[in-house]
Amino acid sequence: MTNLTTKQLEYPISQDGAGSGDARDVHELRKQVDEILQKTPVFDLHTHLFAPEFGELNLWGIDELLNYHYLIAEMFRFSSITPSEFWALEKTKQSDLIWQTLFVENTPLSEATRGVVSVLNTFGLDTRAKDLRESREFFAAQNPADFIERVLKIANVTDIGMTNDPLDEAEIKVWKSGAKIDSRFHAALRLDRILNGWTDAVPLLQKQNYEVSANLDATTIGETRRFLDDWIQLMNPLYLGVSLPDDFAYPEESIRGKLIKEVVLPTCKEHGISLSLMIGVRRRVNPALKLAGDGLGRTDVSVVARICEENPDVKFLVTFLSRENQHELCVVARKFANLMPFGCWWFLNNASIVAEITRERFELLGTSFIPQHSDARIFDQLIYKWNHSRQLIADALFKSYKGLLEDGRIVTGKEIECDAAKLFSGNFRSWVAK
Ligand code: RAT
Ligand code: ZN
Repeated sequence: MTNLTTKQLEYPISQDGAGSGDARDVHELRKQVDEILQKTPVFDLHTHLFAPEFGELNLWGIDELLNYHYLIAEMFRFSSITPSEFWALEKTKQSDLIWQTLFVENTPLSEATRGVVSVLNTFGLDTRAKDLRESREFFAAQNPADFIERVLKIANVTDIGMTNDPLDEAEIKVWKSGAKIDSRFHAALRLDRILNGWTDAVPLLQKQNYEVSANLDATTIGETRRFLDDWIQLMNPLYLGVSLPDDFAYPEESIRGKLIKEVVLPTCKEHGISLSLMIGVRRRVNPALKLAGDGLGRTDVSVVARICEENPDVKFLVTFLSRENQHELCVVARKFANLMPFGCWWFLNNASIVAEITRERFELLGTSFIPQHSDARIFDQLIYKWNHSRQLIADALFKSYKGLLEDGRIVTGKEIECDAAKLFSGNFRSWVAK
């Protein structure tokens, strides 16, 4: 095979449709891809952020940034503090300890620690500070509304998908208050407590006046559907979503299986709303670590093929937590047009793995997928999560375009803009028709 050099890749003669502004060699192409991906706005389809109307549920600032469960897990690897001692501390003492352990006593190499460094650096704060005094002063001086605008602008994010639990007291209050939610924040109706903890969910549905019982009789099925209909009307969610364990099966002889079949899928069908399946989490592998104690497992991906095949009228957004499941997900997506792979979720959101998954997806699916969501829990995280993701997606896209150039086709600036728009927002918007 010929090994093409940069020189050989130049195309002096005009190709059909290519104009004067279009990259004709790899250097120009690289520059153009980077520039276009930087300026393309993002629709972040899955976060744990809240609109300003949700008050204290909306988290930001250095103490929240440091108390991120990704960092708490890492802190326990270095510190001798026990989980019960840690949880007994006040939040500021917890963040002092995390800072001291991960940023002062050790080099912050992990993705989550680099994220904090990146946020501090963006705001001109000392990334090698010995304590948190300066950054606490900085965040305390911010006006929350202005801060949100600033972060959205820096991250170039226009729309945010929240994670909304219709059984959460604090959220219910806001939804039922009739408050007008900032239109850049979109609801996503989360079903975890219903599908993964039905017995505990029953009294909470009853409290909202739905006539349900632990055994799934016909009345309960009907009432749970009514519950979802009502919440869909109130929230107008982008999609219904659930996180699922690695041993999730479909069909499944279980409460969850029956609820999915008789409540969730018919609801999705009736409302024309997608179902987001986030598969592969093993909750509380180390319960003492609470939210930081979740792990993952590999799933049998044929579960997704089955659910897509049996429900051609329902659209599925799917992400797997295990790296080993990524290639199989791409192959299933090639078979089912009602399946949209999305994101490099949680433990996958690290440079080496995002690079690999994104390349694999371009190679198997072209641009017909959604490369990333941030999963941000703290507002400021949008800055580093999207900065890192943009660079990695640009790298992968560039490599695909370079291959195309080598095969004899120039990619026009317009095409790059169009692809970037699809990847960062268009594919999702058309999937959920927003
Ligand atoms: O990434 C995370 O922060 C996890 O804790 C989970 O919230 C996960 O993203 C989920 O939505 O279940
Ligand atoms: Zn999440």
